[in-house]
Amino acid sequence: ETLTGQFRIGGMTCAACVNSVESILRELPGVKRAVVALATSLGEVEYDSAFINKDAIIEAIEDAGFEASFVQ
Ligand code: 9UX
Repeated sequence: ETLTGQFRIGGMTCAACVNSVESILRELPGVKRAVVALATSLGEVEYDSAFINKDAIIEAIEDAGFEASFVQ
């Protein structure tokens, strides 16, 4: 099943942070699309639930040194 999740991402302070979070997300298995916005601290991720879930997405963001929580 393809799901879309919105995540609040803390600790991003410049455009390069946004690029690294997007790159990390796009390399995860099952992630089809990832867009991160600095102004809102929100990231939208489209993913296949057969390969990854929202907790693993949060963990990947946090492993990169940012904070993350699920919005909806
Ligand atoms: Mo910008 Mo982000 O200089 O981890 S890359 S602060």
